[in-house]
Amino acid sequence: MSSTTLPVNATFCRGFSLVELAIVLVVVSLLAGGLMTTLSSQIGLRNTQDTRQRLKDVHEALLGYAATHIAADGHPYLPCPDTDNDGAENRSGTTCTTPAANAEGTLPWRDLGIGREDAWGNRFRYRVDRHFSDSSTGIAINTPAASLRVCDQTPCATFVATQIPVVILSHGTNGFGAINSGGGVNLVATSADELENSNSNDDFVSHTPTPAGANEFDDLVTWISPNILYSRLIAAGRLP
Ligand SMILES: [Ca+2]
Ligand SMILES: [Ca+2]
Repeated sequence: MSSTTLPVNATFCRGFSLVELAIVLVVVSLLAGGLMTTLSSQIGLRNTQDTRQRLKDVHEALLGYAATHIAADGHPYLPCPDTDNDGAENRSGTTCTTPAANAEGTLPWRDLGIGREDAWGNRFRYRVDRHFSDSSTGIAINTPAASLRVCDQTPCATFVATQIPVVILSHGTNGFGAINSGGGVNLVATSADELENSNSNDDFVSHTPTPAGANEFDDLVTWISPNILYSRLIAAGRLP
């Protein structure tokens, strides 16, 4: 009679039980979900930073435009908005639209020699005070105060900035209210604060982002202070 003796250092191999496999799958899915969330938030952050940088470039381009364009009276002026999606300003005679109105459209990116879209592929909205975009009577020290305003919420009661000649904004991650890269109009905004930024009047809203819901807000609103504009034009020798 013989007997089988296993080696002392024998290794026992066996597969996962169903319970162990389930636990592994749960852990892997949790890790994958976490990675996806992290990746998504990183992309969102990068797009926001990228768009903020593009808006800074837009400011510089607008200040450069004003310093290099001479109205009939010898004074500088700002471009009109683009209203037919070709990137060139839409000017009728010496004013943007009717002489009594401030004009709004998309950024005249071609005239500024700058990118036309934010990081989400939507065009920048651009509004300019009529006294600062007149190519007959340009910007002077005694130009009437501009009438664009930025508030912390709608309706406008607490002001972030007033007497602004130019507002430029990105409609943010959701892109509601923007003109897209194809020239089409995106979905209408759902919150009052985002609607205020697409209703083509002198008031705009700027505050920190709020998540999707009744008060969703992700717009990036920027403007050029009249004092910065005057300072640059004086430094460039274009004023007084
Ligand atoms: Ca938005
Ligand atoms: Ca508005």
